[in-house]
Amino acid sequence: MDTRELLVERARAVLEHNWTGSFTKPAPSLYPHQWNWDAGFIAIGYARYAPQRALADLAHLFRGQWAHGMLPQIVFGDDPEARYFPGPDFWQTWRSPLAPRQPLTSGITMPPVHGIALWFLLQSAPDEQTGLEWIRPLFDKVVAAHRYLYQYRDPQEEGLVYIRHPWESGTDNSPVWDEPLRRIEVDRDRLPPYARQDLQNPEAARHRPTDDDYDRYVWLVDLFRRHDYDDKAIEAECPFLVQDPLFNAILAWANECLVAIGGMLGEDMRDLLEWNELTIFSINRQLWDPTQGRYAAHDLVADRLLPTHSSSALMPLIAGAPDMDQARQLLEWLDSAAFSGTPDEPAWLCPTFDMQHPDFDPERYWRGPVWVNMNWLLYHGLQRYGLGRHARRLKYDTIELLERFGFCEYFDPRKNAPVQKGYGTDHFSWSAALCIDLLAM
Ligand code: 2M8
Repeated sequence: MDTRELLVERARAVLEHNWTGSFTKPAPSLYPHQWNWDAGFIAIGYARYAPQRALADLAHLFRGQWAHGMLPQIVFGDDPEARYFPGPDFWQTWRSPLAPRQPLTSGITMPPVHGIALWFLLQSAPDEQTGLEWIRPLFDKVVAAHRYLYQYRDPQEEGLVYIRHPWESGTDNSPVWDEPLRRIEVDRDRLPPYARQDLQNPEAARHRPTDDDYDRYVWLVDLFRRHDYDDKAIEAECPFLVQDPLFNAILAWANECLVAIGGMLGEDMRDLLEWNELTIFSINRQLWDPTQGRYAAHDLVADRLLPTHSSSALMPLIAGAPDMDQARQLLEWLDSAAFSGTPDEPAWLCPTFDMQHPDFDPERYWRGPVWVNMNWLLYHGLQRYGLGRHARRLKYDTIELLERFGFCEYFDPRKNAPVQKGYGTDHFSWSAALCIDLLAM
């Protein structure tokens, strides 16, 4: 067996270990339930060798879908030993008539990668007919999740969806969220009591969000539950409403996948086509920052572009949103010291945050480290623009990181870091799943 085959074997073993019998956990103990976008990325890995497992996993996730279409960030399993904060008792989603009674879920959503996952499943089928049969039961549910986003998260009807919590971005602790989060003044005496469960590992305090960040995360959840998860009531009061280029780019790519699938299924795709046209238009009109030559997040509360940019600012490439000139500017930024390092400080592609920025932190989660899902997305964005050389470098850096350091959650982007290693949890499912997919390409 050569080293690549061995890596695939090890990756499959990670997924097997994290499979509970009804869903795949993102990691054995840090994340003991089912997560929304993790399940999408995991399905893309399973599609390569165990499509029925992917379908079962996604079916479990969609059992948590709310009546108005929202696909929750977490679908809770029933393992009494699972320690995670915030759990179902903290979310109290039973306050909403829209939430399922079983399984219990959280009360927010995440980037809608599932249309993309359906597309990859279809591609992996032995023939189109079989593939369509596999994904047909999920198709309407994924469309309903998109409909929810356009109906409830796009107040200006401009095709751009907002997030109302950093956990909805998936890039939770990104420095981009610092500014809108500062708007929240936490009165500790009025904050519901809570105990973090994510600091078990001795290094966690250095790698995970700070307690101040958690206070703000909890403050927002408290706001949502006080409003019984009513979207409009929350929107009227929430100090954190942000249109993220990553979330909207994923939405657009997933729209495109659904339109293609819907065409094969003979479905009427007019809504999705219209939404998507508007989304692509508005990503360029509203989220392009011409002074910087890249995309930015738009703060809906302050009505301005946020001044800090993460690698999410490159992601509209995955949706084909930038024109050639915009794509050239994004590529220049990717090639610059911000992401590609310098001869003295070489970098693994792709840091999630500008290495030259004072807020860059090579070890803290989402404030600089390399993440496999972001590399996988960017790989596809670069391929879409015919940037094969860059895409290949991204792929080989990802594989080398996984070979050297294992299926960690994230990786130090500095090639000459004093200690070379991965961070966060090990046995991380999407690192394994997307490795399987990258190696099969
Ligand atoms: C991380 O987020 C969760 C909250 O959703 C946490 O920190 O407890 C993020 O990396 C997120 O993107 C990911 O989906 C989740 C599970 O892997 O972990």
